[in-house]
Amino acid sequence: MTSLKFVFLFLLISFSASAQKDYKLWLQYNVVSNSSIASEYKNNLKEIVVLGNSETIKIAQKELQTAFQDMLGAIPEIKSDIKGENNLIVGSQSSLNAEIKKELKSDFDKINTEGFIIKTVFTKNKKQIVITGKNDVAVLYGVFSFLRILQTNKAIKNLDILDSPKTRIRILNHWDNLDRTVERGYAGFSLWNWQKLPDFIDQRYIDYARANASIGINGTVLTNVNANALILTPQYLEKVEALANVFRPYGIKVYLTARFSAPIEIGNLKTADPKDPEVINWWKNKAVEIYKRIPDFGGFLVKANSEGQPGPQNYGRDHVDGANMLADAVTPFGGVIMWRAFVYSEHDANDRAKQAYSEFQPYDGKFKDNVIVQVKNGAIDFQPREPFHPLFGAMPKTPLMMEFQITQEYLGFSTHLIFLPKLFQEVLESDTYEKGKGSTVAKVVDGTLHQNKLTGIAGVANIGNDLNWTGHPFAQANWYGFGRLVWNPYLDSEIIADEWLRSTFSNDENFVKPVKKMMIESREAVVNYMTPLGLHHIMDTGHHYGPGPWVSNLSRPEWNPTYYHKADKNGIGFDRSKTGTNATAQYMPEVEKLFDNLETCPEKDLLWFHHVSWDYKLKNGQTLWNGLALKYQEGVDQVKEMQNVWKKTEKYIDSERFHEVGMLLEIQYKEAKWWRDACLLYFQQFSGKGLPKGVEKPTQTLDYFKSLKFPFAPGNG
Ligand code: GCW
Repeated sequence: MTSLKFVFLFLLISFSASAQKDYKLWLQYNVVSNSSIASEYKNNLKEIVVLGNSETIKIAQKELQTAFQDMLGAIPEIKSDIKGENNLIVGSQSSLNAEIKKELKSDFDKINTEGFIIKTVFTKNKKQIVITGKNDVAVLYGVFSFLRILQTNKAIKNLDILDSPKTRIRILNHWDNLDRTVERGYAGFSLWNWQKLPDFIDQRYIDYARANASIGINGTVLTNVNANALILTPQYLEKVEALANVFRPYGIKVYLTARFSAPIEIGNLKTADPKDPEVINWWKNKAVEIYKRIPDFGGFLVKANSEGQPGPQNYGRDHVDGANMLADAVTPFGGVIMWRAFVYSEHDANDRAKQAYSEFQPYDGKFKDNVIVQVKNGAIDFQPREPFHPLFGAMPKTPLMMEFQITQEYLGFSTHLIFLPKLFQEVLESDTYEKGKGSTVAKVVDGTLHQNKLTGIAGVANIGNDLNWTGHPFAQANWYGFGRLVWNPYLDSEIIADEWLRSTFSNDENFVKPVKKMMIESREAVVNYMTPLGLHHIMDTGHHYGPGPWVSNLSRPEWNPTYYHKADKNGIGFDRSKTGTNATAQYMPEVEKLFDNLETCPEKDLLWFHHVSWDYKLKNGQTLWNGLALKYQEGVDQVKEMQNVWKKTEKYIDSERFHEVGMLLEIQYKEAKWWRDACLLYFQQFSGKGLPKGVEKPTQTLDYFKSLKFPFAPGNG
């Protein structure tokens, strides 16, 4: 009995120890094993001088204490005034003494209100390290950045870091419903426990805010864009207020989705017409009510007249009318409206990829100053690879916000390992040529191309109440990487992977080097086994889990995979060139020419823009059919290689995460083969050709793959 008890206790302890590791995300604060680095820090951190006593500064202090205790085994003494030397001084600009202020004067001129300074300074010949910014939240960002330097075991000699976020709204979009299901969520239920709010503050809310602050995220939309008006009732606003109070000291503003028909549904009005005085008034009063509770409320995110959501068009008005009406309501309080451009209509026979541009481009310059148009990554829908959305590069007089999808709706859910910053980087680096060469998407969204003040990047969150937050341990890297990239859209994804691995797992080079390579290559692996050479939207319908290139029976043509690949006896691909839908004309002439011409169109986008014959010769000399088949095989082989890499990591990390990732990679491998076999068997019906050498033979029939059904696939509402 005693021994049984002991075993149980042991299991409990070891379970919670590793479960905590998963939970701690990239803030593991592992012991610094490199002794010269450890002593360098200890020598430079005799005392921590904390200036100020706001909630935010207290959070910064606690973070430093936790981190130093965990990483260096001791906490330097905390003081509130500067004496001696080799101290770490933490406080905002106004709290610094005159000498340090003077020393940092020109640095302060170079940072924006959220930027920070981490600098070794000498005053009266005494050396100090100062972490500062123009306000306390900026100081907190500086603290997390300093701790990242320590976590990644970097030296701190002569620190001289000035870092300001390049975008203003750095925000997560939660597609969380009030019943706690999460649309396209693969990590459990929603974090927001509406039933227990406002009185019960789950520790998770605090941990969520801390994690976001550590990567510079400063906003969160709590609710699904497929919105429920109830969130705007007093009963729910009280709960939203409680969350806003938790997030505020972490620099995070709360935003909500506004259901356009709310004035009817919860306001007893007969209409939601944006030109109706009663409707206008209703929203104005609603804003007053919200801001009374939450003075720093961020504003509204709106999906209108898209996929059945109500909107201004229901009343013969347009997107500008709707957005501007809401903008007026929040203007007195400094709020913003993020109005989504994700529109396409079943009544529009045009290529779906063209519709958002056709509808929104003519609105350029017509929105109020506090409206930002949120454009999805990709004119179709968050595919494993899409050419950049043509609206980027076409609305010089309108602030445009990028919407990335962090949750893996079309990318194998939280089961497949794919490092998304690589995908995000590819898009941000794309050249729109809007103002000549070098007019990258990054410059459009960070406002430098058109000197926009209102800028932002949104990410559809992959977070749920799973113990490890994101379902897959490596999906945490996508949350992390999103935050890092929205802070600085020019950051290399390899640097992000490096930081994340060191902070999350280990600084051992033998671990970091191969696993980093694995992460970087994972994006292309997924493209290869799902949608190589520009194929897109051939996932099974509804849930989008697994392949379904055969699906053709849905009511809306553009919901059918057959609409996108257009495979027939002659070939495969969607002709969006001049000979087809002419979607290429939505890009600037340089880009249009590049995509339009079969010779110059990058092969990675080939079937996005062109319908080509099965015998078309690829650059490597292979026929299209053979090349396609080999790409699918390559994707499978890449996952096998990911497994090989992972198997060698056992001695560097905890066994729980080692096994979790191992099991997930095994599923990914199985599913990569499923994708390859199902797609090739299906397309083979049209090409009529055999599989080239090197491509494994399918072990199941096409009918078998077609028969697979997943009625309870997660995230599908
Ligand atoms: O990608 C599609 C998703 C929907 C989603 C919609 C959108 C929130 O399948 O689940 O709805 O896009 O972005 O509005």
